[in-house]
Amino acid sequence: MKSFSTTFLPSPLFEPGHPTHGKARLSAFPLPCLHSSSQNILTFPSVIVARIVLNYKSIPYITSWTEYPDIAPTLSALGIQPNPSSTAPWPYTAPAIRLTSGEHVMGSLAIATRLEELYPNPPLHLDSSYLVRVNEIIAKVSEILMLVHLTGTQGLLRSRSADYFAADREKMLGMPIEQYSYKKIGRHVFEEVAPHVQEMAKMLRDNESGPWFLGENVGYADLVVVSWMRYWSEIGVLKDVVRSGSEVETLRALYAAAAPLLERDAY
Ligand SMILES: N[C@@H](CCC(=O)N[C@@H](CS)C(=O)NCC(=O)O)C(=O)O
Repeated sequence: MKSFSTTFLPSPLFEPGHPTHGKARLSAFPLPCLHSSSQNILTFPSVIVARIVLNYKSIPYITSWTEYPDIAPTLSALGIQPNPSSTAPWPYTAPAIRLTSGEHVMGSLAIATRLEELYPNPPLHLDSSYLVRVNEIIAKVSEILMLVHLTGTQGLLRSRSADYFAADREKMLGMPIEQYSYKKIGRHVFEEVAPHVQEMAKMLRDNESGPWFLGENVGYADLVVVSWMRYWSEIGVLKDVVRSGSEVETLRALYAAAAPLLERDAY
């Protein structure tokens, strides 16, 4: 178990007067992620994907790191409007960014959409039908793996965040994570996710010209899958989730192709 973790909030601040210039200087604010004993590590997939979008578009930015219990106070102090209760269990969530204009954006898809407007190239293909299908599959996988995700994330956090996380998720589950975990023992979750992972790999093979869903063109759908793979790797279950037959090769090729986008993850 890693002894350290924290949420982080990177917020890009675009240099005034050059809002669409690819080399605009960014300064930082909130998004969540975790720490290892030696460095910050991106944790939750929505945080990872926001970071990958910044890297993919070569947008300079600064990251600031925040522990879980500080996410809401930090973001509300910035004047960010809370999430509608219908869309998230928490009023304030990482990732969030701040632009040099002073505008704040919270939520990974909202961030991607705004950055796509400001920095259209290279494009994210946010209107691709693959994105809809990927989100559907991820929702199913995520539900099946909820316990794995809860315990995996918990294991990465340092004590202040871990205490918050345990108390908050206990409220959500109606019981402590450990008790929930005990109830679920015996469920073969990795076997249950296999058909969904296979479906995703099959979709990736639709376009044989490249490792991405759109063949040679990277899209946000790819970045979403890669962020989940990175998260599964971080919590030590990537080999359990992506484990059989041809899906291993297909998804490994996607992950390998995305490696340069994952390089900057700790500052
Ligand atoms: N739909 C949001 C979800 C983000 C999200 O769930 N973030 C979690 C990270 S674990 C969070 O900040 N939770 C706040 C909390 O636990 O208080 C997005 O894609 O950005």
